[in-house]
Amino acid sequence: MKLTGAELRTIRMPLVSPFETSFGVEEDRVAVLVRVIGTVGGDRRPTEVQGWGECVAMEMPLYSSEYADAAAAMLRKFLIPRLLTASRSGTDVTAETVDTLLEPFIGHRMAKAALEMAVLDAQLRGTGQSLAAYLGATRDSVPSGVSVGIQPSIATLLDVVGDYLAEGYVRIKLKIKPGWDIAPVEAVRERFGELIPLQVDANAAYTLADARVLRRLDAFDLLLIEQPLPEDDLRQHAELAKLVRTPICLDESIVSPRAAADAIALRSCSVINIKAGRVGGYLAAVKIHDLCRANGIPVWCGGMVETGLGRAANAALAALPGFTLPGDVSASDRFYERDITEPFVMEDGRITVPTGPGLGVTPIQGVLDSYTVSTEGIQA
Ligand code: NPQ
Ligand code: MG
Repeated sequence: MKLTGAELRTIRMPLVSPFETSFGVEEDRVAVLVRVIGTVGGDRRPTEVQGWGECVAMEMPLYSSEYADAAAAMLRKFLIPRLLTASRSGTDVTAETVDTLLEPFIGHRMAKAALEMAVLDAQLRGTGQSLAAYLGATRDSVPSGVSVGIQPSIATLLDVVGDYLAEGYVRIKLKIKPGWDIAPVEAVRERFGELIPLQVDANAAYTLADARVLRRLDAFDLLLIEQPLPEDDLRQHAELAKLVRTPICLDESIVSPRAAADAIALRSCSVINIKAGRVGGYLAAVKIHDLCRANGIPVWCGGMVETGLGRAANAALAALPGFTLPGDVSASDRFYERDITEPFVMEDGRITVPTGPGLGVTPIQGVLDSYTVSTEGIQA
């Protein structure tokens, strides 16, 4: 593809209800979107294509070191100009080469992932192939799990979980933190029984000194404990894994295929949450999927409160054969009253994987504009 231009857009979308985790309370989703414009078909039969990417970095660096304004700055100053310059000098810019072209710039994986996603969407729209087919999906719908925030009381939590179960979500994930762990899990098990697939996510809120509390979770037959310890603590996760029976799953720690290989070799986890944004893109996500599959490590698709764009791509990824656990790919209305694309709806506990070219969804201009905080064009 020849890249001819790009646009950066920052949006702010209100959440249907505040989402509390161990790192804070979120009331809006701020997201950076990338739109790339290019041509395919060479100089003889050029066809204009465009593609959309969504950056999962949050407004503040609470989940990871990246944050929205920093990602926008990276895209504006370094990442987009690098691709535009390469394209102008005759390099064919494809999703498969974005990673190598951006390699000189250290880190900023979420920003890079957004740009790769936009190029990939444009490229696939050019060939007419769906993202799911391109990534190697083997299913046309994926089971839908839901992530339940920390609630003001146990009574409220039971109401919220009951509502999600009634909607049809096939797996419940409770956000936990010190002081909100054993009691909520015990209450949910007591009310809804031993049969509902249940797991917890600490977002790195514990230390190895909390092993005794975490071991008490063994009594509740959880699918897994997600990211109990800090991001950069693979060794201590391996120690913790020896002390608890519940499978340890890593999220924040898995920042690349290399980190995944290390975590598996060190026995830091026995399950991995794959988020394309966190690992630098959907191509790296597939590499981790393949690595885990070869090593007998179950994976599931995480979520970053994406708009319909990221949600479409996550549904495609989650349809690969190694995604053997339900992911955090919820319906649009879990987070948004009005999504920027046609909303993703849940049917019989499942989300349908888009089949159209590329992401298979596009923003609805009026809705997108109503959430837009700023827009800028980027030239080489
Ligand atoms: C996780 N996601 O698995 C995260 C982190 C997270 C679905 O639990 C606004 C934007 C709020 C992104 C809250 C889920 C967020 C966010 C939590 C991401 O760790
Ligand atoms: Mg998580």
